[in-house]
Amino acid sequence: MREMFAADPNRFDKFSLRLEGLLFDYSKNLITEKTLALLIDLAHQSNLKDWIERQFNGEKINASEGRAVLHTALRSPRDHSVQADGKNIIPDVHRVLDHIRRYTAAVHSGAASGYTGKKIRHIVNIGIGGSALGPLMACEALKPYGSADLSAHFVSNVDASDIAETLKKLDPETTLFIISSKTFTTQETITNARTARAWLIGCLGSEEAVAKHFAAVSTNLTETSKFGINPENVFEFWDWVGGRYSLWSAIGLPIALYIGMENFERLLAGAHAMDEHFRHAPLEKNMPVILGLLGIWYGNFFGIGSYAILPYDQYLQRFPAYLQQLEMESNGKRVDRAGHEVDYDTHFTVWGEPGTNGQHSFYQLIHQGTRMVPADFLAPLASHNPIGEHHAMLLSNCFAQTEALMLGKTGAEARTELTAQGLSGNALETLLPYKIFPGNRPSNTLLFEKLDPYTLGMLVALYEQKIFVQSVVWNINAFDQWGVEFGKQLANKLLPELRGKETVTSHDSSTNNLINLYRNRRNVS
Ligand code: G6Q
Repeated sequence: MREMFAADPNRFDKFSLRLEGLLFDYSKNLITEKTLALLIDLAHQSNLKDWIERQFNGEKINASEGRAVLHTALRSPRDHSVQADGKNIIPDVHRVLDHIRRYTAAVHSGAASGYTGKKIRHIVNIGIGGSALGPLMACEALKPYGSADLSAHFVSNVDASDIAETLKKLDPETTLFIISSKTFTTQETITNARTARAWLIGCLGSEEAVAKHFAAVSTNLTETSKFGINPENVFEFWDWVGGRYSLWSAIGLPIALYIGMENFERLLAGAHAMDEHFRHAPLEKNMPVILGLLGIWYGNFFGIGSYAILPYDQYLQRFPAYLQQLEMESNGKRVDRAGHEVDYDTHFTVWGEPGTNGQHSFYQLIHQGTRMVPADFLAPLASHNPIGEHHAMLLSNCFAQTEALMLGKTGAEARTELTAQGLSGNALETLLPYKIFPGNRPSNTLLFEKLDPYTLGMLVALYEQKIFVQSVVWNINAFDQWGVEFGKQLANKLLPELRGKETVTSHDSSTNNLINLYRNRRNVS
């Protein structure tokens, strides 16, 4: 890469794209114009253009679940038309958005108050996976837009410590629980919801309080009514919205409550702008396409095992965790669309932490480890907290890291540096190998004006669509999740044995012993 940059002063111009306030610099990659042309050929051979249309047009491209994939419709303007099963679904989408708008206004004004008449001050989202990670990430990312009168909390884990620690911070009279579950049968969510319900009734002394303190977001309206949630506070969505693609739907209710409806709509608008770009820009000028193809390049041609997401924005601290689910649950697949086991690699591990913190821990491996770890660096040009020199320092670290990863440090450069420090002879030769950085380590930089709702919408949609691009090239279904379903199936299987009086012998010796250790402990206490 050093040589390619030296040989071509226009490399940045050739290998960067802009969409409104978003810059995508992919010049620090191990690519030439020919590489890119070949990757674009690969996309054409994979019929990417057709697949994009099939997604947007509501074809049932999630074949193993027999469903359309229409999260794009959730961010489409009111005057658009998108068909699912022969019906224009945009009026439904906007009916639910209107419902969210009304409810948000009522909570903010105090019209939808708690059982004792006090205004709602705390919202608690009870949900897991796709019904939690998006709203959690977005509320964290958009904290500067958060209402000063509301605090947002998220409970996911079936570990009681999660809900117990959250309840400690809450006042039951001013708390609203939002039970978010597409199926409304997920063990963790229903268990936490029951605990929250019991806590509320215990504190406020009446079952009637539930109607004022619980809302639900679900596709399963039968189960929400069985739980006793006031039908007026039930927000629906549809089976053509995948869990991890659902923050744009009513699953985004906590976001709308926390940052306000107008900001929630800006989030949707940013995602829609990215969708339009993805749908209409030529493949070679298309951000999700290029980002996706670069992942394929490293995944299948360099055999990388992992890929880092490194936001230089503290508000994006949950973004890597959010993308972990989005990417790994979507494309962690081993069977193609025809049901055949693939003989090539699909998705790699995705991980990361915000910079500069990561620099003081795992960047060592990215600079000098034996494996290549490509990385996306994300950073805002302006900070929400312009204090002193903080932001310049943050960005100087970000830019210096991508430069250093690309350039590395040659033996000659390291030698000059050590000599300048006064080392020579054996001492210098002994230290020299440790001071060499191979460089040639790829990264992308996504630079944006400020982390506002619109920009966050663009960024999330960028990753959603790049995942789709990769799934098309890998010929896999990005929208099912049988591995997660398997976990749900297992969730209740062992429970009776843990509760039982009999010594368990029906499993392998490891599992038997683990179960019996817990049983013995439980029976003692
Ligand atoms: C997402 C997954 C998964 C799901 C959770 C929660 O794409 O399917 O993370 O969102 O398991 O499911 P429910 O919303 O049905 O409770």
